[in-house]
Amino acid sequence: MKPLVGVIMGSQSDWPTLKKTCDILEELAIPYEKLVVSAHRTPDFMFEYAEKAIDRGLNIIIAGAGGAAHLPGMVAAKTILPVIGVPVKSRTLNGLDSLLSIVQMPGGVPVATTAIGEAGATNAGLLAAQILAISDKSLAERLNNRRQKLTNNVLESSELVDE
Ligand code: RP5
Repeated sequence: MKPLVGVIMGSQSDWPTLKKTCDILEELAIPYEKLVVSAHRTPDFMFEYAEKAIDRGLNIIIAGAGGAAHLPGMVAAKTILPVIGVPVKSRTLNGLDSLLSIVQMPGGVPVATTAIGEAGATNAGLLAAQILAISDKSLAERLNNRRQKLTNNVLESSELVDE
């Protein structure tokens, strides 16, 4: 199946975080690709990837990066596909640097930015799925089932027990 979602990350070291995104896409049977594309180390490849994304059939790009996290914004500058940015938790500043690098885009070039780290990576996968579900009824059903399970899990264990 041709990938609908491109999951890209600035470094191999981002993989433990972006794996959470890929886990969601796998669970919901959404075809995707994953690769390292670095804004600083492979800038020409980054632009080529963004420029060719639509013609290659991608619908959404999820870009994760940490520190001076320019990847999501620079990719968004080169495509009109929706770009979801995931701030990776950095070693020195805990991801606040990543968040601020990704979220403050100038008006006109949007990046939908998630929370820092694994929760954000999970939600990036779910957000992509929700966008695709607008025109895919079977995916919408899988998403509704997933939500219902989350609700049931909380309801089933909602009683607080003192130790
Ligand atoms: C960013 O620099 C990457 O997204 C990564 O989060 C961070 C550190 O990269 P490495 O030095 O671990 O390759 O470009």
